[in-house]
Amino acid sequence: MERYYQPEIECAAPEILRQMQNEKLAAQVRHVWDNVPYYRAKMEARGLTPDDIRTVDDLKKLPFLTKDDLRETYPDGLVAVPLRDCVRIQSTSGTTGKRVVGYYTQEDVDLWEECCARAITAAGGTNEDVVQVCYGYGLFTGGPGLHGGSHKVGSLTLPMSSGNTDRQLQFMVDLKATILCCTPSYAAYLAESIHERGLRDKICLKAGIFGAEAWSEEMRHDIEKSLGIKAYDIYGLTELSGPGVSFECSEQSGMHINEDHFYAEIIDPDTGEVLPEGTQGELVFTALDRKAFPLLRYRTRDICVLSREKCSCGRTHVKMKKPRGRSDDMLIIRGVNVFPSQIEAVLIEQGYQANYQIVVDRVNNSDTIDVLVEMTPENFSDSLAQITKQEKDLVGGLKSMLGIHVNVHLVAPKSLARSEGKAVRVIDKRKI
Ligand code: DLL
Repeated sequence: MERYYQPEIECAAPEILRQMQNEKLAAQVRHVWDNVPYYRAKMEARGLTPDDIRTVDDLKKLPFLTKDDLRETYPDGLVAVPLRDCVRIQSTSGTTGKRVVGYYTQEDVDLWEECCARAITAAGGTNEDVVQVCYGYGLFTGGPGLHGGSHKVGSLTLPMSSGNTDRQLQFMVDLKATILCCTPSYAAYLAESIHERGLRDKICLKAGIFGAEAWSEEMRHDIEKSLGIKAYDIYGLTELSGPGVSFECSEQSGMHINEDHFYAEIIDPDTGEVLPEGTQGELVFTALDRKAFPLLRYRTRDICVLSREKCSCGRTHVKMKKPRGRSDDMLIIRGVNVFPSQIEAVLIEQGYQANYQIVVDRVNNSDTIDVLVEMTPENFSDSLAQITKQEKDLVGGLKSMLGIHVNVHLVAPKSLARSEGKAVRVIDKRKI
């Protein structure tokens, strides 16, 4: 059996899993109470002590942690062990100028890498595989996480980091990489480059593990078709270690959350009320056994749905559907909620690729939304009549998906910048 398929945990009966979670939670709350004065004060303000939290059903009594709390306690106000016991930090890209710094003990690193090893194993990875890691290395968790997971599985690991597409392709061919790990937008770019260079018959890839950004089901099919692989989704965030909080199995219909380490709730983002399973809302996580940075009820801002439907792979851990994006990625256009991933789905359905740019503005007090869409070599046309027809079809598709009018502009193939990491799809001029 594969080394990082752990059926006694991943396929545990619900009551056994629940008991494990209850025990870990009680110990974790005590650990935080004893070592994180900031959170202890929040509990005291509600008249709570660790004795009030005995099972996961008691979790709803606890206060949330938000990104604002992380900023307020930056850099190490939520660290629960002496710094001499920490061996690593990782950090978010901080594109908004507000970095999140996460701390790890050696056990935290092991736990994280184990989660990534489970993800690689679920995607069919073994010690026979060559895993090409083209997530960024450094402060970003993508490279180090999948790298550590690949080592644990015993795969031959290619620590490529992101960028330098020529070198990526050369190693992919020469070293016979079988599993590709990168953002879906970079996977799409690599696929495009492979076709342009006529390398399709020279690659040995069988699977891809793609995450770190929202991507549509349509984009998955597109990548799978052009690379001849199975494309698996992987989710995670720096605040909770990085990739591997959840991952897809052979069923490819949602990501199993590593529930022995992370307890998930879905809440109403406006009221904070816990919502029943199957309802869309904001994902909240409690880290059950991380030691250095043990976040309780952390609000991710990611919008998704949880499901406990039986999975054909045998794993019993709850699944999260593909997140539609962060609540902060959600655009409100003339009062209507729009996720970039919905726009992407329509484009791909109509034969385009995920090369697009969304520009939002406000003109005469009314919101406008324009989408620049690259034509593909297959549907490229320089006939004005043909372009107008294609644009009209897209406007119609977007109207029925979103319920609002979107201006569409077809642009020449390869005229939009490609992404090597997380793609930046939206320019919101209302915020500039
Ligand atoms: O993106 C960790 C990661 C690396 C995950 C590699 C998967 C693969 P951050 O930079 O802290 O960490 O960003 C976390 O990215 O809250 C989501 O909004 C988004 N995100 C991550 N994975 C997915 C996914 C890494 N599979 C934020 N689908 C999260 C949709 C995702 N969004």
